[in-house]
Amino acid sequence: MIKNTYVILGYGRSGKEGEKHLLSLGHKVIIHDDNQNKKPDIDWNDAIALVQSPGISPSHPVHVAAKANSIPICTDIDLLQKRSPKAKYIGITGTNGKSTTTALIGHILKQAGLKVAIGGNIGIPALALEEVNEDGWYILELSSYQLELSNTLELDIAIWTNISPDHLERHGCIEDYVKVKKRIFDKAKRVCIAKDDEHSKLVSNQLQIPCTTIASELKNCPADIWIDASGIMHSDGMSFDCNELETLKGVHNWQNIALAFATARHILTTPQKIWEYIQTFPGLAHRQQLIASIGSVDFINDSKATNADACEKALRTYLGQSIFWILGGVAKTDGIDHLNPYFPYIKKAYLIGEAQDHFAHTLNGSVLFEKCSSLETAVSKAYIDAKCEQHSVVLFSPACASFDQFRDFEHRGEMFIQIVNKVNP
Ligand code: UMA
Repeated sequence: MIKNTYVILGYGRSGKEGEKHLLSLGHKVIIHDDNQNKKPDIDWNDAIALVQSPGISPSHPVHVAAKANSIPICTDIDLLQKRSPKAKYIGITGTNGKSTTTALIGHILKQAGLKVAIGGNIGIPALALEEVNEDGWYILELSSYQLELSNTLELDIAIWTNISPDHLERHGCIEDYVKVKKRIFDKAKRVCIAKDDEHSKLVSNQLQIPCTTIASELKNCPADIWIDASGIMHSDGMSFDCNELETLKGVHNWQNIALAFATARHILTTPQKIWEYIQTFPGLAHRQQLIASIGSVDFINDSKATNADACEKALRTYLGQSIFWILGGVAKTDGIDHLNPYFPYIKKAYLIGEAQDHFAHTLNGSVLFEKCSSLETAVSKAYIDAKCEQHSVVLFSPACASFDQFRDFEHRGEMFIQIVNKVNP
């Protein structure tokens, strides 16, 4: 009997695109989704593979059953590479900065006139990306979830941003998180890696693949491309001033800039041209995005900050303003304790979602705070307080996952924008 069925686990964005793609190839598709009343009986004898959505853990019973029946397990990323084997692929992983680096690389290559499709964890499922020909590039943001489940990933260039604890509820410990992330290198031809943190430094030292190293924070750390304390990037005997990049503000963006520059150096020939393209980058939604300036108050949407590390970058960027900080949601295991050095700079915090009691406990005695439960209440209270100051910022940088109140960080950011747009000056 010739097998013709794919089993799709998870009927979210990637699952739905997977279904469309597989049906177009003439396959039969069986869908399992725990929350959408789709729990069909599965005849594994007819199954070619299980296509698993990234957010679903390998401990899921359907995954376990597939394994027990020796059925290959893959993701939409594997299917994309099967669909478009001749294109070139860049994959970007790391804890923070993935999306900005992904978008920036895409922007540079597009400006250079190359055919480019940008997707993956950044929000566009791999199989929704249009076909690019053999001269074209797929630029894919890859989460630890996708890397854990993808089995045939083969990249022309693998990019590594940084490591700090994240998604430990799924991966168990930081060592296993790093191990899963390292799968990005399995069949990579070339690597660009930032080695600013200790985990990444170790990973970089172990690599046996041609590698361009970046250092943007550690002093005296030898690297191919490095950024000094004043924000000047040094490469090819030339220097470039990161401070002039309006849409890539903040020290945390230096790493993203250097990685994108390093990647583009492998594809394009003129460093000055690459720098010109970087200067025209329009910025990304939900990452320190200025939504409105009402009187003396700037409203910043940083909904993508799902952990304390990402949030720290935003707090650092706005230290020169009076910060009215909206945070909360589903807290990560390490909470916000290590943001402690920034607490003296925060005028007031507005707590939302499941984490509000936990964060109230952390802030107690250090930062003035108010439990607001909802985002709407938090924005309205923060604005009332912020407008009494000269130069203030209502910073929505939640340091939490979103799924207690929102579909995902994008939905959360859109809601923030809608609420801000209704604010009465
Ligand atoms: N589901 C089950 N059983 C479960 C858990 C979930 O059936 O035990 C079902 C849900 O009911 C839902 C579906 O699985 O219908 C959701 O699947 P999914 O969470 O994988 O979501 P997708 O919509 O396919 O989105 C995924 C990524 N989601 C996650 O990794 C959680 C999106 O990353 C990605 O943009 C999208 O594919 C396109 O590639 C989001 C994300 O939050 C942005 N990523 C995490 C992060 O950045 O921190 C890793």
